[in-house]
Amino acid sequence: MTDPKRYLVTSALPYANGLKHVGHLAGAYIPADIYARYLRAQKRDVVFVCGSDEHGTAIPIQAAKEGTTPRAIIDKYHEAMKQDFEDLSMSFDIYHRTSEPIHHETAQEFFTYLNDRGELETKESEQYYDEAAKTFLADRYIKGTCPNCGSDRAYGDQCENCGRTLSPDELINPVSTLSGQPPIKKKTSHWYLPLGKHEQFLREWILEQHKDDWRPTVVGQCKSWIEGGLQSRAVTRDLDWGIKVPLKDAEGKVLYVWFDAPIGYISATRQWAIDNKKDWKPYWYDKETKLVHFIGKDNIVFHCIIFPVMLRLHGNILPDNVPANEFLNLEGDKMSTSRNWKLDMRDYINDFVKKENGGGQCVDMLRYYLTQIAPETKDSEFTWKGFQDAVNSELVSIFGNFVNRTWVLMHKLCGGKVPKLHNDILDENDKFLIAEIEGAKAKVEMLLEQYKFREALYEVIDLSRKGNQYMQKKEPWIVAKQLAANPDLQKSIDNTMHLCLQLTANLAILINPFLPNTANSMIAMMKVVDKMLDWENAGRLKLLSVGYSLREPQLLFRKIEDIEIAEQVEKLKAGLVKAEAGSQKPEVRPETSPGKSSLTDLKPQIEYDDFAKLDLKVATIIAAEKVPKADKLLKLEVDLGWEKRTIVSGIALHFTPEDIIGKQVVIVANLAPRKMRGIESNGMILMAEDKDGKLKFINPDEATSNGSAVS
Ligand code: B3M
Ligand code: ZN
Repeated sequence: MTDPKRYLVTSALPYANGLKHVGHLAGAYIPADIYARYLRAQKRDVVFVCGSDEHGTAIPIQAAKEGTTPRAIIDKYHEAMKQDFEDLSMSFDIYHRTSEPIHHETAQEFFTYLNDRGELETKESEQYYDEAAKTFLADRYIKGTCPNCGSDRAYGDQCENCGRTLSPDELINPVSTLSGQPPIKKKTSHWYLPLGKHEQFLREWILEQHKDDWRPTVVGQCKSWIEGGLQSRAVTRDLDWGIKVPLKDAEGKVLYVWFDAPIGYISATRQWAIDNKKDWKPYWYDKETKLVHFIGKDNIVFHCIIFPVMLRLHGNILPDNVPANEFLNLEGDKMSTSRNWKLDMRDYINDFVKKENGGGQCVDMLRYYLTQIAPETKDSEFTWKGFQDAVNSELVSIFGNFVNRTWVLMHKLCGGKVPKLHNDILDENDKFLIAEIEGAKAKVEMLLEQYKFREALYEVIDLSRKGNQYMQKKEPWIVAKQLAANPDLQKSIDNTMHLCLQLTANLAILINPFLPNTANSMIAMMKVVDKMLDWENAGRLKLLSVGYSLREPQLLFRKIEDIEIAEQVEKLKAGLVKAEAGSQKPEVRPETSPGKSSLTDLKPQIEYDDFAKLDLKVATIIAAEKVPKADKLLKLEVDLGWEKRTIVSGIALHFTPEDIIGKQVVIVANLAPRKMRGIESNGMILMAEDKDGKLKFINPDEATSNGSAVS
């Protein structure tokens, strides 16, 4: 749609059944936030809505797990998720919730409208029923094996492993999650949305009209749904948690969560309009509104097929685009709540944002990395090392470095003021940089309009890289040394610094949708008002006026230290072991201590690469003492040749300090440091344990120089 009158941007409504992780953030929230911020900077009329999805079986199931009521669950997680989003600078115009009366009314009106016009069918069918619990088993109340990927943890509505949408009948070996028993079938009647009737419309609208502007993965999924034959979808459930079906003869029936949740976008807009004294209707009825849904790939069918059919029948506008993202994996494995293999937004907030050296810059570091690895076209992967590299070698070394150098040099060489631009002496390098500044806006804009956030961000960083290259070519600090001999050279310094400063102002505008906290720090350094960040200012060269004095430099980003990364990786692994210890059927065996396994027990096979990660070294124990109040621990000092280290080892029941001083041992030298009884341990001593539980050191068969590698 070219030049729409207004925009409505939505992010998938997260279920209020638990904290959300960075995979969710990268999929449906950060991209939407970038887009909404970009549109606002363009002074467009835009409303960005989100909120908690508080219905569906996920809620009472979580309540049962936590031994509380569904109401308590939604109240708890709604507040928690809202806070997390706020802490990560999400700029929703409203963060609503589907338990609000205005949402219940909106969803019921929608249902009534379709039902009154004969757009819904009622059908009696046999559905799974738990005789012990005396209840029908909708959606997540039933589990079984996924017919698509074979995972044995698939739910009646969806397989969380492969993302496939399912119906309970498709599950292999279904069991009730309430009683753990195989269910029986029992008759019940429900309302259905006959999707088959709308096949022609869906074909034309998606497979023809949007075949080129929607992401190929989105069109592809829709195509396989359409070609697979569109079945009628039940839009009601036999449950006691949800929005009541607004009909007399519908006792005990509620709207299916996927019927009411997308209507949540409409009720959120209505509430926003009430709060802001605006009219909500044009956002949902006027064809000149551009509606964009940001979601994860497991929500495609609901946003591209089912909800659009509902919207069309109800007389509303249709989404202009649904930029769905693929999945984000974590350190080589799928993110999973049940296996506790995930990074919750809350954990990042606590470990980085709320720390002494955290704040807005840590928010932006995460936003940066998640955009840089956004799974736009295929699954991608979050690794802590990748996070560290992105921050240290791009944000700190390229973007931050350019801004910092510019500021420091401007204070040193130009008295802290914006110097003049002498047009008469512009050289090739100056002209090249000017062209880059002028051209960047169009490039970034085109990519953002196509929802290519990764590439758009790359262009911004690349512009700062060009700034560094320019500075390197011009070397104003060297030119300054020749000033005494040739005072005319001040003009060349002025030009360099003038252009670097105008480039900094441009970078602030272009980075603003992605890293809003960084942009704010930059405008503070420039002593300019927010208005400078208006998108129309990008590409301009006179943003900072000559003679204007600027503040002292302030570092935009801090480095991420190795230890922070090591701690996170350790925390992740510890969480996994804990989750598995508590589950009945672990997929991966928890690490067992050698003492507890029999001599023939083998751990699962590993790849050579896993082994190669270990750094094993020969060292000599040069000091040993007991750790007070810890009868198993010895504090050892070992000599690695090039350094001495402290290692705390649990061998005090086997050896006295005197026994072992002077012994050569093999240590794991690159193990992340760990505190034990307040002492930081930097490595681990390898030991063999025989069948009687006796410990022996592993050492070279003759004395070897300390630090020798073991492989
Ligand atoms: N709550 C599913 C999910 O979190 C669902 C999205 C609703 S969007 C209207 O994946
Ligand atoms: Zn599956």
